[in-house]
Amino acid sequence: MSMNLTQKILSSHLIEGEMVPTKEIAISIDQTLTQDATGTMAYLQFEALDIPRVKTGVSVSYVDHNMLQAGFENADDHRFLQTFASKYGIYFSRPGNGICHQVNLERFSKPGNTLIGSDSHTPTGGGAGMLAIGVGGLDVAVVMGGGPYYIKMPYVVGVELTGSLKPWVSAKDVILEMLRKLTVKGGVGKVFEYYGEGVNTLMVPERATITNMGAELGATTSIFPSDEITKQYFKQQKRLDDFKYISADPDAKYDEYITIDLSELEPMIALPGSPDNVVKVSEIEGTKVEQVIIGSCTNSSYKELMVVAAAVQGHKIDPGVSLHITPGSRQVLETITRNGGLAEMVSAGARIMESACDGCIGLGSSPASGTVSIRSFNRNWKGRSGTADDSVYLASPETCIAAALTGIITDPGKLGDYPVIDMPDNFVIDDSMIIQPSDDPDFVEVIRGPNIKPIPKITALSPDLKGKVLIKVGDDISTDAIMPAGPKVLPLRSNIPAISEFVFVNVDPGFAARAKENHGGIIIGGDNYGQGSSREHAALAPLYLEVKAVIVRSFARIHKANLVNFGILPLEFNDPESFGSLQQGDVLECKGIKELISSGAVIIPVQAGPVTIECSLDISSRQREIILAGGLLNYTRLKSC
Ligand code: MIC
Ligand code: SF4
Repeated sequence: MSMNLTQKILSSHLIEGEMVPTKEIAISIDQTLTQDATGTMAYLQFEALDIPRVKTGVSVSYVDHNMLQAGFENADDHRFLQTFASKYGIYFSRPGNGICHQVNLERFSKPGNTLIGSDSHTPTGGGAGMLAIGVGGLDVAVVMGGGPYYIKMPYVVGVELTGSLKPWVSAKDVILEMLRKLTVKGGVGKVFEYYGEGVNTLMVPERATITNMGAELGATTSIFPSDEITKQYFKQQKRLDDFKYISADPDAKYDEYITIDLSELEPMIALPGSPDNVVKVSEIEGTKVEQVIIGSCTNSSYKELMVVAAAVQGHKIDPGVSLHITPGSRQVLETITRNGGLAEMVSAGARIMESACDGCIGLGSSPASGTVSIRSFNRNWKGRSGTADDSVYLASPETCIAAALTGIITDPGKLGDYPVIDMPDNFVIDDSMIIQPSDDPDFVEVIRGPNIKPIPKITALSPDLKGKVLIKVGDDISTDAIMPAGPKVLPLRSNIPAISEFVFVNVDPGFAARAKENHGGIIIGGDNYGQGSSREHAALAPLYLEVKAVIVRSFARIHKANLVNFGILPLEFNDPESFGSLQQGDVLECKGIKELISSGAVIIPVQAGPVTIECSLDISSRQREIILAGGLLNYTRLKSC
């Protein structure tokens, strides 16, 4: 039977289940990755499983998010992660080595392999033909312990690329066009698989820009075939041994089809507020800009930064603009340092930041109040930058640099001839900042500073559900809104009691106090609740505040899985109109809910005073057992007894 690429990889890793869309399947995982902001919790959870060494082929722990060392917390976390990796058999990519997705693509990607990572942009690996999925940290912990990864079989959308990009139009414009067409909900339950002659015109890092930002579509993942161009990339990375060709069968079928003619695309830009607020750059030319940032796991590869270097050569940036550049990895930074690209940027007036997430997660580089910032990033929800009333636009490095040079939003085509960038025969390859695990784990002591607090215990589900509506929120609530990042909150990622004080702080500062006063309760939300990041703290911290259920119109994939993993009930209104009938403060009740869940009931009647609201519990039978056990950790322990 002919198969598309997604089906090929899934079937070669299938452990359990039928590959029928929406049915749960279990697959084996070849590689895992974590970053520091999710990693501390993932490793504490792995430790709770009491397994001496990871059982995965390759597991890598990166430090790239919490880089600001304004107190002992982040440095303590880095040391914990380094010693933990050494003891338990995990590679450790040191702070300064680069952003997890960029470094993983360069040094660990393997076409045809499966990868899960505790970061929503893990699909970056799809640029090199991997099936790479973003998940919660606990899922990574269980897989490192030897378990399979469970997921709903996705629908596979074939995205045919035809033609080739015009000068000054780049991969970011392709994914912005996808977001314009499909919106941030358009990819839920789907994999986007790219094929067609246009694929041959994109290099691996360009493909990775597209798969990276497929996360903003809500997709399970996105993938490109591994072909001659991929081979060239592995040659440059001196990793030809890891390369193999893999692509869809010529007569492969897809569940849905989309075609994008690359030759017709123009520079695109996402307006403030949401990555799917996309228009053509030409439509908003002339808007005054005060900050430009080029970097993040979406757009900070060698070619992109060399285009920027060529564009600024012999010029100075506009005096009203602050230009920040964060090279994606030390490899990119060192290569552009040695070939002079970096000198051009410095000479033009750029501020060179560390190879890390930096402003993307609001850890520095916040713009001034009320100003416009254009970033080559992937997310622009209100407040994520750290400045409440800024206006963050998302665009390609080309559009960003045009704004930095002119001080206004400008179509980059106006900058003149598009620079031709020759790829170096070999990148600077130096893995000295990737530390191998110890051969003698018994002699490695895991060092914990005072910021590392034990993970909270979760009790099994109570027979009845009863609680007040603690908050009612609307559509597209991101995990950034539930559990914000930024310099104040991020250092508390390994300290659940402390971080729980910040749940919904930017939406309703009284939330945590109210939750405590009421001994927990219920959250009500609209469509696509929990979109965005994989941070399980958006489930774990509400759980600490005794939130028992979240009732919404629909969920984003990773967040729903995280709620189940921590024993919080993810319920969806059967009739979306029911959302309108509930208010903050209402008392909701479902007597005998435990019984209903064990009996496999899909419809859960929730009583709001005299009114019965029908909700559905759309989870697998395995997930029911997880909820009943009080979360995945308890369930996994019970199973292994
Ligand atoms: C993000 O881009 O929001 C993050 C920060 O990388 C998150 C992970 C986290 O919150 O630690 C993600 O995308 O999963
Ligand atoms: Fe880091 Fe931003 Fe990428 Fe998240 S999206 S991994 S914060 S660079």
